[in-house]
Amino acid sequence: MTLPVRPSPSLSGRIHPVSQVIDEISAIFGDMGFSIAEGPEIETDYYNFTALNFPEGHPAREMHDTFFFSPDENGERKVLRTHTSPVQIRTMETQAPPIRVVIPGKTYRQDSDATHSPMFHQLEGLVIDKTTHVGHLRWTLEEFCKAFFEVDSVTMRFRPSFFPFTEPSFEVDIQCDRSGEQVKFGTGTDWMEILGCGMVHPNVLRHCGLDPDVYQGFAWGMGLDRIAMLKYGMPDLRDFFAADERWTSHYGFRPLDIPTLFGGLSS
Ligand code: 2U9
Repeated sequence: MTLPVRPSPSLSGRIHPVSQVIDEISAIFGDMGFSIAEGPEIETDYYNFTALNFPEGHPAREMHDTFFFSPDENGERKVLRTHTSPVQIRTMETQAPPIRVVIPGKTYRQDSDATHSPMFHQLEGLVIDKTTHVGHLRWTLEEFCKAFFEVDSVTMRFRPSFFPFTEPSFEVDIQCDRSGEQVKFGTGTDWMEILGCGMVHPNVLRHCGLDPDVYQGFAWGMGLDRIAMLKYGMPDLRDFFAADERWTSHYGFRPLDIPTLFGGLSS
């Protein structure tokens, strides 16, 4: 009777910052009419590379530092997905346009240092319709950045880039202020790269049975761990997966503070 009452899990438990940013981003895109899609983390070479317009033997396949499984009885070598893009292929195969989906999930590449982990999180998005164009892409990503960084205006810079699955392709920087201890968005004269994007390559549409003369669309991808570090000021990526209770209680979020646009994303 005299023992102190243990705090309930809803008070002492913590939501990991990566889960928090997934919930925040899902709330933002949900409000814009997107659904969430998921898919397997063990993928075939076809879904991870071929359908995404990576030619056989192309160096871009090596760029991804892929984890390969041993070949099975049919000689097929499965992979740990190197991006969440196979889920967009599966979505286009099974759903008729118009399509608006975002895909958060775990991805794997052989890379490990203070800013890279062999397992990391991505969030990708896809929009397919008959009249979708680069203007829609810019608007969508600008609205996203304003909502996510909780600022009234952002200045974004779209630099030409290359990805096998998009054409044209862009890397996107957001204007920021790095003069203080923490990066500030919506102000300043510095730039920070936050995502990559582009118009879906006609070959990718063809692989999914869509006629590129009728349908077009845009896609984007971003690293969630990095974006969580940026927004919440965590200095080292390796702490994300160390399961240190002191770190989760410091950087974690309260389970019942569910991010919504009307209630505030991170307040
Ligand atoms: C389909 C068609 C197009 C997804 C895209 C990027 C650009 C991109 C990186 C950001 C940081 C990966 O985590 S990261 O290293 N991604 O720059 N991703 S366009 O494009 C797609 C996906 C699927 C069917």
